[in-house]
Amino acid sequence: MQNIFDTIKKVAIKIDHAIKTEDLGYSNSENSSGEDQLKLDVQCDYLIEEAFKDISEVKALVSEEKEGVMELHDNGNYTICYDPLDGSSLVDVNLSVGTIFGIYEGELKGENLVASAYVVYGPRIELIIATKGEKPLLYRVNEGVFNFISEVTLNEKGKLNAPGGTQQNWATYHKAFIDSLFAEGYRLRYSGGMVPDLHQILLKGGGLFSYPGTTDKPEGKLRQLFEVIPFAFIYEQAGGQAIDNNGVRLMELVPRHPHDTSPCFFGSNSEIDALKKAYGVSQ
Ligand code: P6P
Repeated sequence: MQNIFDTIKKVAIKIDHAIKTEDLGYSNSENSSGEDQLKLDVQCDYLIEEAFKDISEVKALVSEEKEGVMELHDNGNYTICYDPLDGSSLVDVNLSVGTIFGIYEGELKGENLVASAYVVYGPRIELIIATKGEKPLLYRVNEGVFNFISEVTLNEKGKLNAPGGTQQNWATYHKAFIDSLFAEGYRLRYSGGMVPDLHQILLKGGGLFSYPGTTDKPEGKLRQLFEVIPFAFIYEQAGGQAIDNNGVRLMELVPRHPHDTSPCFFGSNSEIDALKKAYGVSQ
């Protein structure tokens, strides 16, 4: 799998360059979730496809920007599900964005995720890699090279609250819970970019990121294969929890369709346990 991680590092440098130089206009196409595609979305998807197409361990690719599965090597072990540029609409206001990779072995479902990684393109390029049984590892680019920085661990309880979704469409019990965290002194940290928002909570010791089911999006907005499961793995490996609105681990998700979404909550143990109580799903 080291070959895959090395490829992620190489393509991350190319994507960062594309972000800084490519046209930010819209293409005349939509992705599989019906969202308008930026030319940059299409360009980053192409860069990742090109990077992995000759890696023999990779059986197939599944992209958030495309329908269906791209078969690569019959004898490959891994299917890589990826979001090429999550939060890409934030680039034109100069906010951080990211790329998310889920590495699956066998059927595309949570329990078959064997590793995940994400790249944050911000003031610096940073990478988190998580593998089974290990703490997530943080790397940072210096002069074009990814250097190992540290392992990443979530505190039992944090200070940051990243509440996603349109507030007027939240359930009353969800709004009451989010408000209770602010009443306790939690700081609002939400940019609208899942990758930097979750990265900040991971690196600043913990808290809660929530994207609930809402009246306009009962199944949430974030995609299971490319976004939710890869981050759930990272948060659990960092000592936290990642659950859905029924209190079920997101790592137990079995998507029916590659672009299925799920309500999702990622955070330190204290905040997730409190959310389970607020949702009446404490085990
Ligand atoms: P909202 C970006 O479009 C994204 O997919 C995630 O990166 C982010 O967490 C979420 O949508 C933001 O959605 O509804 O809060 O604007």
